Amino acid sequence: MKVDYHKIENKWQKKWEEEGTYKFDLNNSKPLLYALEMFSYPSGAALHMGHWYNFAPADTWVRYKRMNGYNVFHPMGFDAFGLPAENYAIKTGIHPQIKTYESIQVMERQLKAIGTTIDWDYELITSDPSYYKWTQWMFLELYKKGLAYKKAAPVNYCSSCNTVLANEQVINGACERCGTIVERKKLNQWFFKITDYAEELLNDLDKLDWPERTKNLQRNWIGKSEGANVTFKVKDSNHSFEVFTTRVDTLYGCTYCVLAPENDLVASLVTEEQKAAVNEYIALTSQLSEIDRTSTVKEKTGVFTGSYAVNPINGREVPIWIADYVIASYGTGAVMAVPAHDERDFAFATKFNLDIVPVVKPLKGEMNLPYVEYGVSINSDDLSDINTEEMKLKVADRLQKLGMGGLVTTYKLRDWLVSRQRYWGAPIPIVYCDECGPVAVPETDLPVLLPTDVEFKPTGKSPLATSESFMHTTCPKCGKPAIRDADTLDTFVCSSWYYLRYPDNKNNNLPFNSDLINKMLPVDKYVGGIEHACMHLLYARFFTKALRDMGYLSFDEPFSSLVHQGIILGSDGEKMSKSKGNTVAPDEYIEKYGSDVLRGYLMFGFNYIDGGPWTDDGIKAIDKFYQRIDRLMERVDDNNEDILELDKVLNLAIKHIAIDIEKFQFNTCISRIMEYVNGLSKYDLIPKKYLEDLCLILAPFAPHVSEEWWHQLGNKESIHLADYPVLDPLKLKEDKITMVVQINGKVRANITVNVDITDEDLKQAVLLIDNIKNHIQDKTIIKMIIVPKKIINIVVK
Ligand code: ANZ
Ligand code: ZN
Repeated sequence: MKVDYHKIENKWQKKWEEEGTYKFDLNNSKPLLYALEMFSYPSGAALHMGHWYNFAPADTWVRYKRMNGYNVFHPMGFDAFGLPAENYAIKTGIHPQIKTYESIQVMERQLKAIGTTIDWDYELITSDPSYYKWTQWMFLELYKKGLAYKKAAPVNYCSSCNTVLANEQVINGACERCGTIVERKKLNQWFFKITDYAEELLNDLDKLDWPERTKNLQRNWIGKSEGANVTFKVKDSNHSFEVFTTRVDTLYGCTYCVLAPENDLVASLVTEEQKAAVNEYIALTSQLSEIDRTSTVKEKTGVFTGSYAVNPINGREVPIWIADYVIASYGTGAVMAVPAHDERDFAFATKFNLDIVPVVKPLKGEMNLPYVEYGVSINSDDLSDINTEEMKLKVADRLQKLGMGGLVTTYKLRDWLVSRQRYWGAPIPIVYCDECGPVAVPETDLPVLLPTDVEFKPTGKSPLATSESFMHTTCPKCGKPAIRDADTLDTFVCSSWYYLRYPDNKNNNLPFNSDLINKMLPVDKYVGGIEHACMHLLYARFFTKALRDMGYLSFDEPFSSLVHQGIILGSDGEKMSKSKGNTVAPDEYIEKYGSDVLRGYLMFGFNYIDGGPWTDDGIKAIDKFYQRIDRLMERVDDNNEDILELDKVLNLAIKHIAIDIEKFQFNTCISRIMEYVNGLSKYDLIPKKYLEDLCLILAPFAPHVSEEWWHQLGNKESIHLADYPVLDPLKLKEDKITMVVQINGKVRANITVNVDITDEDLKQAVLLIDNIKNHIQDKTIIKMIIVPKKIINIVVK
């Protein structure tokens, strides 16, 4: 008989739902554990193998924790706003609302087919007004605290998607979505002041149980840099500008300065003769992305403004240039160039024939320019012959006294640009009044509903602006006619706080009840892709800290522990993609093998955190394994005697699963279960308790079939409400030894016994051996001599 996976799965999924097997109960006295997988975007393509790989093994971990005494909260939802549904609408004319909710239905069905422990009572969908009302509320809270502000800023603009992109959405200078080369444009945009939290976001990484790689990605993204600001006066003018440098010790070697082409000062600096060249250069660079501009291999370009600046340390007059290798948004958007000690400055100075003055030399040995290492100062007047570290302090100190600069810390992290000129998102709850200026929509008027009568086709302006009924409103302050903000919020705003909403997802009066959330959070285990390292995972941390400072939360970090799953590749070892024809659809495999087998293979066939290429052979092996267990169940024996060998492999499995599953090493867990099954296979009759233990240790890994076998063995309650077998360390002791049995010094038999057998038990056991009985017959036993663990010699007469 073959295992009928489908029948078993349908039966138990229905039963679990009816009986509320996975319903969360806050009042349960067991320790609380909040486990979460990153929610997914409801795409038309439905759940792919990557989703399954995220959700199914993570669910096994949850099941394991449940059976080990935790009250696990395990919700799921959908990150439903965003570009794909809108792009789909542009292509097909089908409203994003319709498409999104259709996709959600499909994905819910698929998720249920995995047979997870998700409690669907806590579901949330970010495009529901009942959710985005609170996303808008979050925006307003940040606005009230000065953490949301509007400013004109050079932004990444994709002319194909007709929208502004966050820095993170620009990949190698191109739009993440469509590949079009991104332009720089100045627009009025909303920002969140995440930079206010740069230092804390950086420091608190140390206390997180996150992969080191991810923490480093965030560290680099935050990009803390300790240096100094130096003020340069512009010669023959009232203007001055600041530069940021990490090598203020090289100030004597500054032979020119460079401003970013976007720097506002450029217009006032440029001389008549240089105007044409400068304007042409500015137009040219606006088409390049930041990444291209700063590329180290790119040929350096730039233009002289015609003006000079005065080096505050020695009065030297240095030419002011503009060049695209200086980024407007980093530091002060201006640099002091020291060609003798900086690669880029050196290349630039060489190309444009600018002076190169060495001001640092190595402690010993020859120096090649550019010399970028530390050493001793030279050519620096009275500050010559000083070590680099000390020199930095000396120069900064002198600048400070002159009122021309001092030590500062800068971050690469930029404020988060949150407005999008797109339709399918949460409208920004701000109204513009001629009298009152920008006015926050009062909380009682939330949500600002997303209108349905809009033009999706990109027109260059925000789609919401095409809805007359939406745009025209009255000012909440003075009651006069006013205009709404036509932009929507970046979908990363929705996902920055969703984990706070789950436990209280039906609350209509608040985004969440603080007392409840402070009890439930932080999330104890968060599982998702590493691609979110510098966006979602950073934004969510920022939200948590901001809400804490507003008094809504009492914890500092949203996710205490984080795990990234690897990526499942096509069988050709390439990333799965429709165009390569190497995708595998989970539904087909469930159809063919059932959900437990697919889950089992995803755990056994891969190192969870590495992923790897898909193979059909691998999945067959899991099917065979379960078939084999199914046959073992027929050997059940109602006697419940102990079998030492089985106790040992069972306890070995229990022990190692406990260690490995916490590292999300599911494959080695399953290997241990296989070893136990090998042990069981040696017996024609298997005491029932050993088969029950098999069901129990397997239950998190194969929830449906183990439930079925568990009931076959006569159990009445769900196996998923049972306790996981507990390690008995005594059973793991080196348990058996074989001893030689002699009679009057002659070897007559061997005996295998427990290593810790008492002398009395050993003597009795020896006398039961047939061959020994035969030799002793009716002779008298004088004594029995035991050489521990080796020999037992019976002296007879
Ligand atoms: C003078 C100097 C001399 C520099 C030297 C380096 C070596 P990090 O470490 O990444 O913070 N810089 C400052 N602002 C910049 C901007 N907006 N765009 C491009 N480059 C900028 O780098 C700081 C260094 O990068 C600064 O120190 C500055 O060059 C440059 F021997 O100043 B340095
Ligand atoms: Zn007004």
